[in-house]
Amino acid sequence: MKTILVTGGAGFIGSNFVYYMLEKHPGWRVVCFDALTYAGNLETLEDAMKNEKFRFVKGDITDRKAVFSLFEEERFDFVVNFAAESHVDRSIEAPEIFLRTNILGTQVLLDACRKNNTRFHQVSTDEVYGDLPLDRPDLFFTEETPIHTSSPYSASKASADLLTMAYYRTYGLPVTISRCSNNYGPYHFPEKLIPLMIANALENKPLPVYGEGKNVRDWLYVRDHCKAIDMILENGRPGEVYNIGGHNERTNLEVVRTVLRILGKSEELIKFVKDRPGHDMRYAIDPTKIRNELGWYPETDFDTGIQKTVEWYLNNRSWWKNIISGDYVKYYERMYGKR
Ligand code: NAD
Ligand code: TDX
Repeated sequence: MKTILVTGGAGFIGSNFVYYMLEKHPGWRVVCFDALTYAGNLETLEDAMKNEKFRFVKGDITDRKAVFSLFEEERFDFVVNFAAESHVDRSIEAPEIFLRTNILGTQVLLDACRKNNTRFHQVSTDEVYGDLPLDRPDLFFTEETPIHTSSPYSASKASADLLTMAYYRTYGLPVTISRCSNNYGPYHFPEKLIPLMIANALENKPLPVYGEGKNVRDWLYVRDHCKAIDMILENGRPGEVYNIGGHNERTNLEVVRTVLRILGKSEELIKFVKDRPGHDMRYAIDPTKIRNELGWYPETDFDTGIQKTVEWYLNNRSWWKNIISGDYVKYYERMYGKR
């Protein structure tokens, strides 16, 4: 039996990972440590709470005392760090909390792992590589692509990656890093492109597309991401970075049109709005390394995944409606003022 600490497990990818691990490794204990910021949602973990192998602890990764006392209570075989401020637009409006959580929080976890010689996995992003031009479809991010960040969010994630590698080199801490492309699927917070478009379309509200909607993202169904992290924990080599992506590139406009088509809604709902400052043009991952070394491949293509995702939002209206009308707006206004 192994015990795994999942930080940020009440958020989108972290919660999907909690469910994936409880199902895949029924003998393992899964401990979730999450501050429940605006993006964390205990409702998401309701089913996990019924599983005796699952424990939820409310806490902040920047709180050294709380993190170290958790490590005294439990012996972890792995720590997987999903906890982060994750939304690029928010980082442009208010960068500070991104630096605090994403960099200093990661450092606290690294220190706790160092003290206990615990294997640490950092969940990073392809945004650390910057972006690719639209007129070079032959280019992809590999693990050797230089770090070249655009937003305060991506700069904070890149800093955490560098710190993680420093702990490997300097202290010999067993670490791995994964850098994945845009995830989508159940429990995705409705501020991000796909869930926001689904929610707005269902409520017949305008769908705000930044700029001309030509920016390209490489979409990865969240369960495929969870599978990749599990494989890295089992067979990944310490000190290595693994890119995760499914070769599912789409322009934002294509994605929005697909959502409207599945829902049977009019394209007249699309509203082109002011572009995001510093907006990255194209992300595209080369997943050769994880495929060749670990045998990972994505199981869900975009057409299947987006259909499943839209259906999930149709069947779970109260989940996202509670968020839209509830505490998250209050939290957002407290942190950043009225929009
Ligand atoms: P999310 O915003 O949905 O969830 C983040 C979770 O972290 C929330 O539950 C929140 O409460 C928790 N959290 C925030 N600050 C915390 C703190 N100080 N202490 C403890 N918990 C805290 O994010 P997500 O989309 O699930 O992303 C998870 C991770 O994956 C992040 O590290 C993100 O950078 C990375 N990532 C996300 C994507 C994507 O497409 N969503 C792609 C690549 C990488
Ligand atoms: O209302 C919108 N309109 C719009 O056109 C929103 C919210 C987004 N967009 C565009 C901006 C991007 O080109 O859609 C694309 C996707 O935007 P987001 O959902 O905000 O994701 P992105 O900025 O690509 O970052 C995501 O992927 C990488 C995650 O939020 C990050 O946490 C992850 O690291």
